[in-house]
Order: sequence, then structure tokens, then C-alpha cells
Amino acid sequence: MVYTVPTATELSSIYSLNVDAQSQRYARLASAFDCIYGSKPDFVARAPGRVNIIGEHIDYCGLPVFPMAIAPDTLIAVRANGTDRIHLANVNSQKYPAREFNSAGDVFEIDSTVHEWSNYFKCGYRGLFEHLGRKKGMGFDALLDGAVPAGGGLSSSAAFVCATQLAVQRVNAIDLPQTELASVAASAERYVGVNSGGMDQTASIMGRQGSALFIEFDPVLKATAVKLPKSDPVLAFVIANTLVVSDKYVTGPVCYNIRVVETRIGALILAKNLGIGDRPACRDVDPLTFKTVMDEFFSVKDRGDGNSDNDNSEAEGVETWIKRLNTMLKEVQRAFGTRPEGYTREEMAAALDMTPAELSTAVHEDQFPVRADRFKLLQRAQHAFSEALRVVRFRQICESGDTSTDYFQALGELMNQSQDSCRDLFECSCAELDELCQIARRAGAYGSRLTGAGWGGCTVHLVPASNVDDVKDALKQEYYSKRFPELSAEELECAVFATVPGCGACYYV
Ligand code: NG1
Ligand code: MG
Repeated sequence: MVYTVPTATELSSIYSLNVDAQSQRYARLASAFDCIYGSKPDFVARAPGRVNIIGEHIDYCGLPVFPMAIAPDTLIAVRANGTDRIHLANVNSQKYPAREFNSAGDVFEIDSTVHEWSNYFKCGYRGLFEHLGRKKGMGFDALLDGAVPAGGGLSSSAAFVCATQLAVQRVNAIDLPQTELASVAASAERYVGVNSGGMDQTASIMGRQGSALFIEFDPVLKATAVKLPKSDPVLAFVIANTLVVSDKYVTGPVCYNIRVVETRIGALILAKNLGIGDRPACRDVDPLTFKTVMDEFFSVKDRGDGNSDNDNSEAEGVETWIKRLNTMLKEVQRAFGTRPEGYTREEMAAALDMTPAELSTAVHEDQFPVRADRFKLLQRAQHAFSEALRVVRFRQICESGDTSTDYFQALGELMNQSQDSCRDLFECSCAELDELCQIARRAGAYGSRLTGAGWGGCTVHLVPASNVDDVKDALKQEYYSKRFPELSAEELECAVFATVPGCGACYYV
């Protein structure tokens, strides 16, 4: 089969906007491929970035999140070459020079201590093959075009890993179900040394046009499409990039991975306080999460009470979430309330009758070492459970069918509370993120928050469609023209733009 550029109809079903520009992009990619490799590609694999509407830093706690796929994406044009060599090039060859690997050898070797663009490709490749227990794949030529800003909190990395897995799947005649592929992609990204959760990859692979995704991770990965209501005024999301690059290569060991460790140690101490689950300090057992502690606590409690609220109806399911999460917030206060200043490693280990080394092993810190003197378990746990409550509530409001102004304000308020919690309790915001949120709210956004890991990167704003231009103009005037006066009009359009939920990963043949 020979690749042909997707039709305008196909493109408009994916991108809604700027179809002409997208059509040119696909055509450019095919002819650049031809220039480099001497023929047209067989197919193009596409995986989108995502914006997280609400539910920050709780995917790795096993708690639900609420992202959506967006239009900016990563494309990889591919052609099998009948050898055992993999050639990987990037349309931005200045910044990302071409690489070559052996399909059975060095493509599996990832040095997470070097900041190297092709590491994400290797993650995708290795993750898929390790999952299938295979050691060798078919050689191919590949050319990548990434349109998700790197280090911007819109998951350029997940788009890259997911597009790679799609490409490698097809070349090797593999066809995994979507949820399986999403879990494989989530674990695969950890090879670069970030102890990440599975939100980004799931949103990229399973995104649905017009819907956000309510993603649950425990007991199994499950993504439920939740339609954002067609209301009047129509709802829009504006994304604004601080242009402060938050690169996981830098922020991993000193920010992100610390939070993962804090929530895991928090889960261990909380479990001990609640008298449940003695956890062996061992590498082969999954680290305890807040979600597991909550489930175990209620299963013990319900058995004791002789009642069970493991009901299946959706409405009662929401009530159960709300009741349980509220109870956990009280238990968090009981466990950690007297120690807002945080704990040292020695104190936490002593609380668990472990040595500091055993504690590190119990939370799998050895694979992702972190540097910190104090661990703020109270604030991190308060954030995690309250953020999960906001996620559940957000979904509930979306599904209520109410489209009054109050309803938008309620959604916006949840986003604003999430931002406060990220800033004050989870400490993953920064001055520029806070500033963008304040400007947008003043200009008419219902709610504004950081999106993604934070410490830089992007913000997301819930805006009535009629106010999108006001919000964008205010951001341009009060933020970008002051801090980044040298930006071109095109750069500015990439930094601040409106978006709607887009569809997930796919192929073009
Ligand atoms: P970013 O840095 O935006 O790609 C990260 C994690 C997610 C999630 C969010 C915070 C990766 C690949 N992704 O996203 O799993 O934990 O932060 O909610 O590290
Ligand atoms: Mg990322």
C-alpha cells in the first residue's frame, strides 16, 4: 500500500481547525521522507498531546484524572526497509540530528543520564518488545514531525512514545488492544528516569473527539469518555504556555520523582496508622498507593460493619467515591496533621520500623533516586485526596446535563481550587503559572490552572467561547508582550491557543 496524504475530510475530523495547514504539513512530511530515504513512506503514525483538565499528580497515586487529547501531535512517517537497521530522522534536523540503530541491539539501550531526543523512541520500541518478550524487530526508515511543544506540559514525550509504539507495531504486524498499548506506553516512558503515571499515554491513545476522559488506573486501566456539554455559550479551553520550559530531564530528580516518593511513603504511613496492610520492603511488590490504602481501609471497614458499598450503579459510584475520599481526608489529618513542617527520612523510616535503605526499596526509589531533606506528607496527601474529589465532582457536573451559567462557574471553581492546591499543597506551580491564571480569570475565564507536571509549562482555562479572544488578548498584552516581547506572531499563536477535545492515536496509510 502506498501512502497518500489524508483528505481534507479526514483531516478536518481530526483537527477541526487549520485543515489547509495540516494538509500541507502531511504533504511536506511525505516529500521530506522521499528526499531522505528515496521513496514515499508506507504509512504515517499519529499520536496527539493532551491537556489535563483536572486531576494533577494523582495518576501515580492510582486516583482518577480527567484529561483530553488535543490537536497538536507527533507524526512518524515510516517505511519498512528489509534490513535490521532502524533509521530515525526528524524534520527539525538541526535540533534533533538523525540516528541509526540495530533493530535487535542498541535500540534497547537507553542512557537516562543523557538528554537525547531519540531516547523516547527507544522507550517506545523497547517497551513494546519487552512486553511481548521479543528481542528483534524489522528494520525501517522513519521521519518524525513533532508539533507538541517540548517541556510544555502538553505531553510531547507521551505523544512521541505512543506514536513510536504505533509505528513499530505496524511494521512488525503487531496489533495490541488500546488499553494494553496505553499501559505499555506508560511503563515504557519510565526508562528515561521519570517515575511517571499513566495519564498522558492513555489520553494520547484513547482520546475521543468531543469528549474528555475519566481515567481510572486501579484495579485496571479504564477510560470513560465524558462528553462536554453542547451549551450556550459554548465552552472552550484556552491553553497558554508560560514558555518556562519544565524539562523532566531537569525536574525529574529534584521535583517530580520526589512527589512520587512522598505520596508512596505517605501511603505506607497512612496504612500503618489505619492498621492495614503490612507491606514487605521489596522490589517485586508494587509500591503502595493512596488508592490502594483507601480500598483496603474500606474493605476492612465494610466487612466489620457488615455492609458493603461496592455497588455498580454509576450514580452511587460517584457518591461512594465522594464518601470515601472525604473519610480519607480526615484520616490524613489524623495521621500527619501535627507535622506541617514535614519529616526527615530517618523519622519516616522509624515510623515504619524500617531502616532508611529499606524504606527506599519499599517505594522503589532505587530506580529513581531523589534529593530532599524534608518530605511534606500532610500537604501531599491532602492534595491527592482533595484533587481526586474535584475530579469526581467535575465529571458529575459534566454528566448532570445542566448547562446554566452556575454550572460553568462550578466547573471553573473546581479548576481554581485545583490550582490553589497545586500551588500551596503540592508546590508544583511557579510565579509565571500563577500569573497566567490570574490574568485569564480577570479577563473572563471561569477557571484557570496549570496543566501537566507544573514547575513551568502550560496552563488551561475554561472560557465561554464568546470570551476566547478577550482572554487571549489579555494574556498577550499582560504576559507575553511584557516577558517575551521578541516573539513572532506565529510563535505567539503556538503559545496561546483555544482547543477542543481531539481524537486519539491513529494511522494514515
Ligand atoms: P507532563 O510532565 O506534563 O508530561 C507528568 C506525568 C503524568 C502526570 C502529570 C501530573 C510523565 C510522562 N507524565 O506529565 O503522568 O503525573 O505529570 O499530573 O511524566
Ligand atoms: Mg512528558
